[in-house]
Amino acid sequence: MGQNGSGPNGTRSSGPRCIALVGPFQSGKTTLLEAILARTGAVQRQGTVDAGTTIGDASKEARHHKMSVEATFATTTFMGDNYTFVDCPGSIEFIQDMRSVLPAIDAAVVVCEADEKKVPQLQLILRELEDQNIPHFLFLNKIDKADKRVRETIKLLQPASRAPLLLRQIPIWNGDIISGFVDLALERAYVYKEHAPSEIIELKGENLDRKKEARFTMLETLADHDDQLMEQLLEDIEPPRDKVFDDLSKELRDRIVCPVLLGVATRTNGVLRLLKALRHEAPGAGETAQRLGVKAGTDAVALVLKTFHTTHGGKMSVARLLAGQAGDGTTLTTAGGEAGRVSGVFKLMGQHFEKRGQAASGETVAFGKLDAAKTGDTLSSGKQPHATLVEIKPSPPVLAIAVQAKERKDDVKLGPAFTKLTEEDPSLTVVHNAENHEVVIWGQGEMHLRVAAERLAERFMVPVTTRPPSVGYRETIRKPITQRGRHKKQSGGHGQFGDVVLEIKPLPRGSGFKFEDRITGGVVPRNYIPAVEEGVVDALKHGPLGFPVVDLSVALIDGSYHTVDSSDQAFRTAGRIGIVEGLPQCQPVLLEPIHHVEIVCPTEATAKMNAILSGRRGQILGFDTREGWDGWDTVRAQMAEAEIGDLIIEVRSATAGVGSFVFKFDHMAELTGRTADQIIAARRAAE
Ligand SMILES: Nc1nc2c(ncn2[C@@H]2O[C@H](COP(=O)(O)OP(=O)(O)O)[C@@H](O)[C@H]2O)c(=O)[nH]1
Ligand SMILES: [Mg+2]
Repeated sequence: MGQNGSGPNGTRSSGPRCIALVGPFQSGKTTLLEAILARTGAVQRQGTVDAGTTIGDASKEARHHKMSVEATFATTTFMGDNYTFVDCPGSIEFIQDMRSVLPAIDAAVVVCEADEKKVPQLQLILRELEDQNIPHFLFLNKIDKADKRVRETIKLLQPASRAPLLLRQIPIWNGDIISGFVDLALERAYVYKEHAPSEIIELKGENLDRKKEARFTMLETLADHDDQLMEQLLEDIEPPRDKVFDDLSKELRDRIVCPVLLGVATRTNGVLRLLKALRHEAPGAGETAQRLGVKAGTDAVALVLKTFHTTHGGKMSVARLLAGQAGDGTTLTTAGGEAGRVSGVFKLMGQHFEKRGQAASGETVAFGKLDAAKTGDTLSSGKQPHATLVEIKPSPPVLAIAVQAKERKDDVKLGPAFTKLTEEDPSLTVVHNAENHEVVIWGQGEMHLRVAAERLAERFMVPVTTRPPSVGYRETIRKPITQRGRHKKQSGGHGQFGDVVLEIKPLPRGSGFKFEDRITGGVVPRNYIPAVEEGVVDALKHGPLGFPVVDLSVALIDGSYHTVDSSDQAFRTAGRIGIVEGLPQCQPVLLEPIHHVEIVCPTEATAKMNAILSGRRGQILGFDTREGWDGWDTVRAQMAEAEIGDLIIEVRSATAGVGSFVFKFDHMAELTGRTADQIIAARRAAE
């Protein structure tokens, strides 16, 4: 076997690998990482998720929530090769961390279990891999708890994958439990040993028959894309073992099939076979660099998978080197031309960093102190920056919280903390709302935002309080009137005098505000008119119901002045008074923002979505099958902003965590009755 690069069939790729562990929430990714580290000798004892002793969930937030909330990296050695494994969080709320990692990996291991409820989540994750052309294996975990035949499980999972699932191993049953497996490519039977490599046993009897049948099914699937193999099968010729392995590897790399391996992560069962499959069949860094379009040469080219700010060590950028070498002192430039010098190269082991020497092509390491590097950036050491290798688009946000520093003195620290927060996680956005002096963080769900707030406190030292953001209510008028605004003050010497007559009229929805000057004969001198308008505009910021007033016109039609006592200030006040006194007589009415919402969900949840939308004053416009997504629907509706506020929480809980939506402002609509009264009363109480 050749040892170099990504040669033709039969040539094993060598050199450092980067492999992501992905899959639905709770399927065993963190446990599998721990098993891999134990099996390859990187840790002495296999930790457990339940005891909080794993490398993958070592961060404070992960231990606190007993789930992975960000990608964790660990580097180990297997049979002389360097492997970095990335434990990616499974929840849709933290999918951005996985998305940023995927482009740079050689292959993914999709950890899953025989659970019907998790099929939509599996589909969601497979779709990310399929869209980014990443070769992937399925690791069917928790088979110690299996209660159905593996073939039934494959049938259950198949709809989640566009590529055919290719069963590579079948279990050996011992009564009701699985005691080992048959590898269909090797044609060998193994019995599982707890925390030790499986032992080869003789393949005979019923197991031999089942192997023959399952192997034939596997070969048939492979033969769909290999005419020679098809001929051999038709002529009953046993294909050579090497040929089968070549095909397995080729069809994995071409993403024609998705091979399925079995195991029990908690007991380290099936882990060695998984590692061997990765070693022999997964592509190497050379092919990955090609897939990404890295310019070959001597310059270092690296992709930033994640950046984070450590409390003491400053900024760290986890990056995969796709070409060249980089060490302490290497200058790396982003595609945008911002340069930085590497200060320290670190080997990754969960929350632990170990200083190491220069990184070679293919390795995944953390670079210290690259202040300009952001998650997703392409870095290079050449004179000319390398073109951006990938653009990673975050999902549109679905939930927001308004935040405030707990202590006033921390206000100045908030800005820089937000910058770091959104740099580390581009699926968070911060919006400053000038109208109501609110700072709002938008994110992917409840837990995502909770973790963001924790990070502000713990990583960036700004404890914050959070509350729901305010809704963009407005008010308008229904009835036109003409109103006088008169300001007269005689206080000792110099007095104040301004007098205006305003014609206030409703305008159609969406018109905003118009001011008209209809003064004739100079009853209000020209130079005071802008001041009148200013006074009017100022008063409209806060209407009789407590909200900004829109969709009306105000015309200045009459008035009077005083040669000594009139001033800009006096006319500004007169304009104000005209509005403040006039609007309550114009039948003010509340306006609320209505958005166009599109929910995507698995079809079985569509009826529930309709119920949720109706329960939230939504107007359902219709639903369709979701384009390109088998078994999913898109439900369209118009919905009040107030009701969208925490909509995602209900959508997620009705869809086993996979439903989502996008929304866009559509129009403002009048709101009357009890709901409106409550909103107005709440506003008064808050003032
Ligand atoms: N019975 C059984 N439980 C497992 C196995 N792998 C993981 N678990 C348990 O499943 C739960 C979720 O595992 P975890 O590794 O945190 O899943 P993750 O969310 O995918 O990282 C934990 O309680 C594990 O102990 C397995 O192979 N068999
Ligand atoms: Mg985990």
